[in-house]
Order: sequence, then structure tokens, then C-alpha cells
Amino acid sequence: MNLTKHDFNLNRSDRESIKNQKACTVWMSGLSASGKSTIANILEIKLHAMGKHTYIMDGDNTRLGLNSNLGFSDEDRDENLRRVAEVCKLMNDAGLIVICSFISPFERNRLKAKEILGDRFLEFYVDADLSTCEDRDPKGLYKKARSGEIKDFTGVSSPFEISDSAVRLINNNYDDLDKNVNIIIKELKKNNYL
Ligand code: ADX
Repeated sequence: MNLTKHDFNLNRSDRESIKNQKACTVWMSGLSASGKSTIANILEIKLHAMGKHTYIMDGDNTRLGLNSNLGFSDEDRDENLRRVAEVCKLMNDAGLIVICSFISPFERNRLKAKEILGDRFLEFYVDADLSTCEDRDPKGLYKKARSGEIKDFTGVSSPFEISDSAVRLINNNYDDLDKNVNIIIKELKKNNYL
């Protein structure tokens, strides 16, 4: 390929040290409307209040920009998540704590992200019942998927493979949100990221 990695003088730990933090990627998988982005939002507010420099990567947002050429076929989801993981790697290299909210439906997607991010990858599965997600249906997408207006919709016409290796966050009720954010913070502490 005629490419050689260039090593610059400053590295991740230099960048981390001026921020007094340790970079990692909190990766949340789960059905659409399971609460991933809501948890990401609360988590970011808490980490920010602790003086940590964070960034949220979210499915809808990245698909409106970086990944606007991708749809929801299995291959496009693979590419969507590969690119996202590479961006997380860059942000970790920049010293940031990244919070990801992506359906990431296939085991191979999470394994690939882990392969790209190494031991800085912390995986969580936001577990809300399909019926709960469908009742919430904040964007009306489940309704469209059931009527056939949207194809390949996760949980309806496209599969979701539950992760065995992730920390499970049961998120069926409003009351679960704070509890789940605290579980993530506990995991971050346990792994010496906080
Ligand atoms: S992933 O499968 O590639 O990880 P991602 O998290 O980026 O998905 O995007 C999911 C978001 O796209 C959903 O929250 C929903 O708002 C929207 N969306 C639109 N079409 C679909 C679809 N067919 N399946 C799942 N989500 C969809």
C-alpha cells in the first residue's frame, strides 16, 4: 500500500495528562428506542461535571454526516460501525472519553469495534423489551416498520444479536436511567478510567 505510520512527538498519554483523564470508549448497543442516547446524555452531563472531556457518538447524528452514504443493509451497518470505531480510536488518541450509542446489532460489529479499540473498549448492552421500545416509538419508526414502509428494521425485520460479553443495563422504566448511568460510572471506576 506504500503507507508508513508516522509517529509524532506527542502521544495519547501526553494529551490525557493535560486533561487529567484516561481515554476510553463506552460502547452501548441495543434496539432503537431502548434508551441508549438518553443514558449517553445523562452520563455525559455527569462526566462533564467531574471535569472530564467527553464526546457522544450517536447513530442518527453520524448517519446525518460522516455516514450519510450508508443505509441499513447488513453490509452498510458493518461499514457504519467500522468507521465509527475508527473515529472513536482517533478521539481516544486525542485523549477524550467517547460515549457511543449505536444499535450495533451483530456480534461481529462489536468484536470489530473491540479489535479496533483494544482494551479501551467498554461494552454495555441496553436491554429494553421490544414491546417497550415499540410502545415508546419516539420517531414513529416501529409503526412504519410494521406497515412495511421501512425495510430491514432492527427487531422487526432485521435481527439483533444480544451480546454475551457486555455489561447488561436493563432499561424498561424511567427509574432505570440513573441506575444504569451509575453502573457505567462504577465500571469506569473499576477499570481505572475515573
Ligand atoms: S446500526 O445498526 O448501524 O448500528 P445506528 O445506530 O447507526 O444503526 O442507527 C440507528 C438509528 O437509525 C435508529 O435509532 C433509527 O432512528 C434510525 N433508523 C432508520 N432506519 C432504520 C432501520 N431500518 N433499522 C434501524 N434503525 C433505523
